[in-house]
Amino acid sequence: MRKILVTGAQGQIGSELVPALRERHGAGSVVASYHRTKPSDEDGLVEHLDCTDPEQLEDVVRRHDIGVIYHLAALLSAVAEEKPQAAWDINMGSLFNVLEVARRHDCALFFPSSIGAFGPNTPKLKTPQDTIQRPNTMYGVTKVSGELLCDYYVARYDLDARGLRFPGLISYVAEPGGGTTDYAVDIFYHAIRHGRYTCFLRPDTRLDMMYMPDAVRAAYELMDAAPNVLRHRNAFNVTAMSITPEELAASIRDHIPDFVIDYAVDPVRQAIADSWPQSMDDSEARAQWGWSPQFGLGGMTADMLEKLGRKLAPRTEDAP
Ligand code: AKB
Repeated sequence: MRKILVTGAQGQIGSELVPALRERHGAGSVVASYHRTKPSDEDGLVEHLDCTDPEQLEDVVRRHDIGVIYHLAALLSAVAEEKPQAAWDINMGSLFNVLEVARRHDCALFFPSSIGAFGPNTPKLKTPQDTIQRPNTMYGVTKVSGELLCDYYVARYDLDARGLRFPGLISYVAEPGGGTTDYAVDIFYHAIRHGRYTCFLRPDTRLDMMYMPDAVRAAYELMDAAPNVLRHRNAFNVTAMSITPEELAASIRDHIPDFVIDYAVDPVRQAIADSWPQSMDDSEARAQWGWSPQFGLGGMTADMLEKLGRKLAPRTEDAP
């Protein structure tokens, strides 16, 4: 079997997708590539790779006989707004190189798009699969351009490129790195460590979210779907819950009754959040390839608090 390459394997999605793919296909079938931080596990195949360098990419794909690429390496929304030129170079430059190497080596490709691919004049409620996409952030511009570029390669070169529009992702494994929806992860660390959290978004900011186990499953289930059932390719709306900071805080209070939230709004991230949908319609993903989330707000909160609580608990050898 040809191998699977996961770029950005040390990021939020990659940290959980790589073990899931290794579990499904065997450790020797998945190559995890990193750019800055070397993965700690030495068990699987690991490569240092800068995806903006086409020669490095070509070398890894050829040496490992790669047949599927999950291209996760990218800058997230808040960082991309701080460094728009770097965001264009990294997000679009790497995607173009990945598409080209996939075309030459006949690889299938997974591309993660985002709720960021929508903009202020997109319908905010039940945001349809096919609708207005005029984002006003550099992150969103790279996501829409990425969706279009992937669909171009599907139509022009018959490349098997598929993608999801992920909502904010909540995970206890990797800490988030520069997203607008990061509050929904940070809040759990602060709830467990300090019993309080200062949120950078307004209490009523409603956004789609998803627990990482659902996100990881969505990615490989889409890639597993038979091509003839897919009427769309890049990218499918997928969501699991549509929540506000005050609703998430209330759900945490079901487990930590004294938990306190207050607010110090960051105007940059608030403006980004205000430009995004409040709840996506993911009925096309459900109908075309059977998407169905397993975690809602209550289930996700309970699991996050349990797993993160265990991860943050002092180890016995650290005890005085
Ligand atoms: C971000 O906030 O940038 C990401 C996303 C919604 O794409 N989590």
